[in-house]
Amino acid sequence: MNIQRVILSVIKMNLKAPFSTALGTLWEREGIIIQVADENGVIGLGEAVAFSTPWYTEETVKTCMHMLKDVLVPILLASPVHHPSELEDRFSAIRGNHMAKAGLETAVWDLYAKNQNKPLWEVIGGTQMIIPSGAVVGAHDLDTALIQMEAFVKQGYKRIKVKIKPGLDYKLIKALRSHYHDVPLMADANSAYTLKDLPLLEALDEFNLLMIEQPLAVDDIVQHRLVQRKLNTPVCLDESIVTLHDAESAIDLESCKVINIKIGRVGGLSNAIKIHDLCLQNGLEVWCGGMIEFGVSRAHNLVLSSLKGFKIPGDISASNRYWDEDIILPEVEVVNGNIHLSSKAGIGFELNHNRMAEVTTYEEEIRG
Ligand code: OSB
Ligand code: MG
Repeated sequence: MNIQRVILSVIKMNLKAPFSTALGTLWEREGIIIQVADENGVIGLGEAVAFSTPWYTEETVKTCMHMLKDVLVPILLASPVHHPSELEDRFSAIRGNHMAKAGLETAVWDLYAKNQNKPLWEVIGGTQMIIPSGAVVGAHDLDTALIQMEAFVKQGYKRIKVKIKPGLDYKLIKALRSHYHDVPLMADANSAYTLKDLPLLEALDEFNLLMIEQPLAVDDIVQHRLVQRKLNTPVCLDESIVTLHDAESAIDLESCKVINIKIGRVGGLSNAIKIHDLCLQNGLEVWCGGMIEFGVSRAHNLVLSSLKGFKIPGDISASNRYWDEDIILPEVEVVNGNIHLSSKAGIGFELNHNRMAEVTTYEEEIRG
């Protein structure tokens, strides 16, 4: 591939409703849509999923723009790429900045698959074309949480996730469970607990949750082992797993039974596939995490979820979960709780240029 141009578009949209986690409330979402173009004008699409502020990881839209513009795009444009798997190595001189790297790397994967005239899910060896879909309740008060859960169950979502924190855990789950005995339900703590709170987590064992996601600190793998030993409920790690080495450590220590894989958090599709393969070999379950993303990242999440280890419905909801109108065509739709993969080349979605024009706040083109 001879990549000649990269277009970085910062976009901004209001969420349909505010989204609350243990770490705060989000009202609007900024993101970066990345287009890489080859000498024939074929375009690959990627999305950097960092937020406007560094509440989930250290990266932000601004740090990603800097890293892309001043560091990663110049590395990409410096010489031809034969296969997207080469990029991990090329970017390895640069520490961290996983979301910036992943945004660019996934765009190159899309371009590569388009050049092969094959769907990207097929290129990475995916086998599942029907992806079960889960939705996340983004409210911390009981009434709103119940209303959201009811709507998601009605829309057919196959697994519901709810955000918890100390003081809003037992009560919240009990209320949801009393209305929905059998719906697959799980909780995400976004690191709101410490080992001192172990009794609060143990109390949740009675609700038959699929798993509890990231109870302890973002940089912890060791103490999660103690939580997993105390709980019957499987522990799932999200923020703690940033590299393949982190996944190896969590497996060796038995710190979790499940890993939430996010392409952005782990630095790209290549590394996400490696973590999937490692978990599969070691009997851990995996599912695909969400970032309240726009359609391009949603499409890449669907590609990843085609791999055979992805059995649990991920945080991959329809475009209309968060957006009045998404920036891709067609939009991602959930039918009977499933999303069907496209057999079109690449990620199978195109940019909706009219919508992009409405929501773009800054755009820059870099030429090789
Ligand atoms: O912890 O999984 C998380 C969204 C933004 C940042 C972190 C997380 C989330 C979610 C997924 O819970 C929400 C979604 O994309 O539907
Ligand atoms: Mg999480």
